[in-house]
Amino acid sequence: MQDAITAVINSADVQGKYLDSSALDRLKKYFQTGELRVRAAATIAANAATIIKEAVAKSLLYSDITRPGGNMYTTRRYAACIRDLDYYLRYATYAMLAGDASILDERVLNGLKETYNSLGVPIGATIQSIQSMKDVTAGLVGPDAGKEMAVYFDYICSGLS
Ligand SMILES: CCC1=C(C)/C(=C/C2=NC(=C\c3[nH]c(/C=C4\NC(=O)[C@H](C)[C@H]4CC)c(C)c3CCC(=O)O)/C(CCC(=O)O)=C2C)NC1=O
Repeated sequence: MQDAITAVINSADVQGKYLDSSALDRLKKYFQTGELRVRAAATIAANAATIIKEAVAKSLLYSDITRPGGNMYTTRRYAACIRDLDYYLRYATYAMLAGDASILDERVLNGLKETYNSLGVPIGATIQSIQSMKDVTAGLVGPDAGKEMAVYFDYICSGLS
C-alpha cells in the first residue's frame, strides 16, 4: 500500500532526484487537507451503517434484485451484499486518508470482477449502489471531503466496470 507521501518520494527516488516543485505542491496539498480527511473518516466511521442503509434504500430496495430470482434475494445474499458495501465504504475511507488508491487495487479490486461474474453478482447494480453511497457520504461530510471520497468510490466503480 502507498500513500500520498510515499508515492511522491518513491517517484523522486526512482529518478534519483530531490522533490521538484510539483511534487512539493502535491505534498503541501495533502498536508493542508489532513485535518479534513481525519474529520471525514471519523464522521464516516460513526455513521457507516446509516450510509449503507440509505444507499441501499436509494438504489437497490424495491427493485427486481431483492425479489425471487434476484441476486440479493435470500437473507444470505442480502447480507453478503451489505457486507460488500461495507468493504467498499471502509476501504474508500482508508484510501481517502492515505490520499492514494493503491490499497483498493491490492485489497479490494484484485480478482473482484471475476468473482462477481462467476457468482452472477450484477456489476451495474453494484456500481449504482456505490454511486449512492458516494452521494449519501457527501451529504454527511460536506462537499470538500465528499469530493475526496468521490475519487475513491469512482476508482472502485471503474475497477469493476
Ligand atoms: C475486502 C475485499 C472483499 C470483497 C470486495 C469481497 C466481495 C465478495 N462478494 C461476494 C459475494 C456476494 N456479493 C454480493 C453482492 C451484491 N449482490 C447484488 O445483487 C448487489 C447489487 C450486490 C451488493 C451491492 C452477493 C449477493 C454475494 C453472494 C453471491 C452468492 O453467493 O450467490 C464474494 C464471494 C464469497 C462470499 O460470498 O463471501 C466476494 C469475495 N470479498 C472480500 O474479501
